[in-house]
Amino acid sequence: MTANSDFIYINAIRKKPVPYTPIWIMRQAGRYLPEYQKIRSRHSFLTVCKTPELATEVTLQPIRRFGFDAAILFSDILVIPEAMGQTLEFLENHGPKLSPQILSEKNLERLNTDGMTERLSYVKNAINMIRRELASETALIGFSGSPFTLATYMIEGKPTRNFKYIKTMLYREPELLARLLNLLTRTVTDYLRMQIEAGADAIQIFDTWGGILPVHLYNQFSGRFLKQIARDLRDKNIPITLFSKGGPDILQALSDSTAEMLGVDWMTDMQDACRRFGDRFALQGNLDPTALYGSRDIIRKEIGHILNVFRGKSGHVFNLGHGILPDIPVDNVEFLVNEVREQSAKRIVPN
Ligand code: 1CP
Repeated sequence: MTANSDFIYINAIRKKPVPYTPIWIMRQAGRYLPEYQKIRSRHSFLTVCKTPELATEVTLQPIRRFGFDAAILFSDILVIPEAMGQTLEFLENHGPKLSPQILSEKNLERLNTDGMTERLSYVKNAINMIRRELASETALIGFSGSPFTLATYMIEGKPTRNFKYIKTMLYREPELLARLLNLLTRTVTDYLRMQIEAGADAIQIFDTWGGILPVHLYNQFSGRFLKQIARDLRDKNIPITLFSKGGPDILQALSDSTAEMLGVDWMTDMQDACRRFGDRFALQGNLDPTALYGSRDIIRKEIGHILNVFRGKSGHVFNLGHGILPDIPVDNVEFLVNEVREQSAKRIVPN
């Protein structure tokens, strides 16, 4: 008897035999899908996040259409700062806005983490509902932003090009930034624990902005908190993926983590990542999202380039190297899923 679960996604992470390479894609629920646009024409983004029935529907849309091997909770990383007391708005065409910005000790002290999990109980309810409706072979991924990535939005207040405010704090008041990062680490850990207890089968932590740090400061301000969260959740015994955008130096900084999978971004060579980290970790990724603007021949070739690295061995979850873009043709996503299944099934070596 093997102890394999029904989830191909989880068996691949645990390097157990799989019939093909599992696939899901970051931002798989969202604007490139007409059925998502339809829901969004009637409800605001935050209403969808906070209404379990709507969050469930939107989570399931890409699963129904493409049959991905994993679903990801429909929510946003910024519900944490909102639950801590910042005002969160999503402005049409400008992205998220958080106010007031966290620029001083006074701002920091006003943040309130007591009762956080109650304020975020709509996430718990959505996970409950999604897990009940998902087929038994589709894993449900819960997620959070990393402490550093959350801190960038909390301090900058909105998307930014140069990260002026967080970097000013880093160089002028590093202890203040460390206090915020420690507070976020505890909060994210509790929040993920809640998601696991509600039914998430696996967790991914998005460290989207860790790569803006100079490499020698990455561990101090981002990596060590990711690793601490992964360590603190070990008792839950479910796979944790650390996705940090910023190339191979960052993977190196995470390579002493207890997490089971590392997300590989599209700027990193998968062959190199596999050689350096493939023994210790499962790897996820890493098709360049813009390759999906390409012709079928190109998409087929780029998929083959990634699958060849693993030569049919378990330990790989196919994904994009970052989120899908809103204007990618839906047909190309369908082509991607079918092609990954077909190409990988041919490569899998029977045990
Ligand atoms: O409908 C809309 O107009 C809202 C667009 C949208 C969507 C679909 C936002 C606003 N967030 C989301 C969902 C979302 N965000 C999910 C669940 C859906 C899925 O993956 O299928 C997840 C996991 C996220 C995570 C997220 N939000 C990250 C980390 C991942 C990444 O892509 O790097 C980040 C940085 C955010 C912040 C955010 N939320 C929304 C936007 C447009 C942004 C990016 C802002 C920026 O440009 O800095």
